[in-house]
Amino acid sequence: MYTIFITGTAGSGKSTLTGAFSDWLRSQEQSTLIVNLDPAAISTPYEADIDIREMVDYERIMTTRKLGPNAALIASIREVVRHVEELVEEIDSHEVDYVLVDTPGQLELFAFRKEGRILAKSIGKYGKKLMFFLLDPMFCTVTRNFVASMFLASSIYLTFQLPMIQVVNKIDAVPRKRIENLESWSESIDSLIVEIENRSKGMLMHFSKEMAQAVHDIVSSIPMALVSSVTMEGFPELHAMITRVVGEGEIELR
Ligand SMILES: Nc1nc2c(ncn2[C@@H]2O[C@H](COP(=O)(O)OP(=O)(O)OP(=O)(O)O)[C@@H](O)[C@H]2O)c(=O)[nH]1
Ligand SMILES: [Mg+2]
Repeated sequence: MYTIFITGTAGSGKSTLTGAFSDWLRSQEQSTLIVNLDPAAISTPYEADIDIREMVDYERIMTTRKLGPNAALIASIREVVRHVEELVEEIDSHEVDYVLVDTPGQLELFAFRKEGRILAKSIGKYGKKLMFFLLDPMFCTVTRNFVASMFLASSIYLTFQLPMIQVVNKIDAVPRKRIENLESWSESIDSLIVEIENRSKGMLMHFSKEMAQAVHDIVSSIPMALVSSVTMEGFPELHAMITRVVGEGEIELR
């Protein structure tokens, strides 16, 4: 069994990918379980099998405790962590090939708070675990945003210490050339540096180069998959990558 935590910046397509990848896996006769960990999701593009919105009422927390939207999110996740054994028991009661865990829109809530680490540690204890970090090409095909994404990816990688795949989603929505640029920046620090030099100047150029050089070694060890959650392009390659990053041979698709 694989447990995949689907993380990424707000709006990068975590929920859409969760639903679409589950549909694709099922079409390949792999069983899946979808877990929604976003307490504030108003609707999801999939039918969650396990949903923390049934454990915690984000809106009620916001009104009764007079909290703002982000403080209410933190309080909601804390509440979930208080009942983490129940959640884990429910997940473990299903025997499936893949558990797909959709994480909250606010990346820092899951990635940079101890509640996220507790959840990632507790869920999927007995199988193999990994993490998807979604990149939105609408955002990260701009060089300085790409460097910021590298920083985020490496910091999440170091925090969770789980095998990770950087998943560039929405490739259907941007010109192929921009996706090719992304690929070449991730493969070669030299091409990224040249691009930074061409696209920026002064302090911005200087710091972007320093940042890129600082994290490039970490990020270049995290494989990158190119997918569209709308057309499902790239899903077979992403699937093959899962088995590779968790250090096992290829699983033959039935
Ligand atoms: N063209 C295209 N649009 C996509 C793709 N994946 C997601 N989207 C769109 O991107 C928007 C955000 O998608 P979500 O799945 O809600 O993203 P999210 O990361 O779960 O968002 P939050 O949980 O709010 O942070 C929606 O309008 C999706 O339809 C894709 O592969 N291609
Ligand atoms: Mg979402």
